[in-house]
Amino acid sequence: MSEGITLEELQLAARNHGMPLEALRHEITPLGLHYLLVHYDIPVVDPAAWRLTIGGLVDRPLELSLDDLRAREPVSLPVTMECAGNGRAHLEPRPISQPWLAEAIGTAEWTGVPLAPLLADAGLATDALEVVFTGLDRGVEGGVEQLYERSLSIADAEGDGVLLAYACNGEPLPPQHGFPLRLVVPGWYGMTSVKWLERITVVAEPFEGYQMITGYRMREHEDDVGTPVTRIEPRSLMVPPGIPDFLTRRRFLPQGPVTVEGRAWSGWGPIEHVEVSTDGGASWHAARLGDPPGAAAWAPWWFDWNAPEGEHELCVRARDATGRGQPEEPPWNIGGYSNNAVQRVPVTVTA
Ligand SMILES: Nc1nc2c(c(=O)[nH]1)N[C@H]1C(S)=C(S)[C@@H](COP(=O)(O)O)O[C@H]1N2
Ligand SMILES: [Mo]
Repeated sequence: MSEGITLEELQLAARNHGMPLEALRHEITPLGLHYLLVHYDIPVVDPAAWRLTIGGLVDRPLELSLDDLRAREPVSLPVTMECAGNGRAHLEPRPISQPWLAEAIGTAEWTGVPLAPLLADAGLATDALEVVFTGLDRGVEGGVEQLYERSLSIADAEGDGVLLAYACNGEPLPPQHGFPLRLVVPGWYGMTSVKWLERITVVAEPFEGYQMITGYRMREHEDDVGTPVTRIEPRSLMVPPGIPDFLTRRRFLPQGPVTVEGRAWSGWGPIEHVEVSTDGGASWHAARLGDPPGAAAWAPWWFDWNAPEGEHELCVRARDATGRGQPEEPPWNIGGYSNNAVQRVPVTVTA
């Protein structure tokens, strides 16, 4: 990794935390270990006064309290979420933003109400094109003062599993994860799942907010219009085996049999294949793959290794049912998005 992490990047990294990779042992990430990403400040919301409005190009605008939402039939869904900037700090040159390595991930069981029936209750106008989701958090980004806002096409907003979630792992949402209500869009990078949701607006034109047009686009240079960041590219991560050195976090383990374990996911389709290398990617071996806890959640895998004394580099890569895989070298883009290059874990095996 290049030198020179700035104090500004460190300031972001100290607020927004990743999931320690040993927590990959949990199928559902315990609350507090799930990664966290907050662009601006965490709002404090009075749940009694809070309302969700659904308006714009609808026949019957709705205003819903938390109790109104809880009165509807709830759905619970395990969803693996990943920040689009995961892997950013491995890119050269390093795009300046939250300097994620590989741990901007987590799988929570989200409970809430499906969005499609709510949109049906409101009644979409015939010229409805997109649905805009507006959070309560305000900030300045790229010189533009804004509320955090993202949009989805009508088809994506009505998609399977798209939830307005008021609970996470059976608890009310914690403040940092969007209390009292957040959008959860399975399979899409995390920026789509707007937290502290306050307003849903149906519009007839493509929404051109900052987080759609400037942020979250794959762009090669500042004048490049680029393409939108959408679904999660395949990734597999291992629990780093053995024990860590405190400062460098280099791994040490005794020689002999060890089962390397981890999880793999993709927002494009089921994981079909996970491969492990113990020689830095020179040769690859199939791992055993287990069932994910749900269609939008990671699948467990295991690889039995008879670790010989010496220095080794463990690597893992996944491929999904659409044929998407993981590159050895990350392709660069100015926002530092979607770097799903293979994980590399150097280990020292002792006699
Ligand atoms: N209102 C609002 N929603 C937001 C964000 C935000 O800053 N404000 N961050 C987004 C980003 S970039 C990610 S990766 C996910 C992170 O969700 P988590 O912190 O619950 O893991 O929330 C998304 N939703
Ligand atoms: Mo993110």
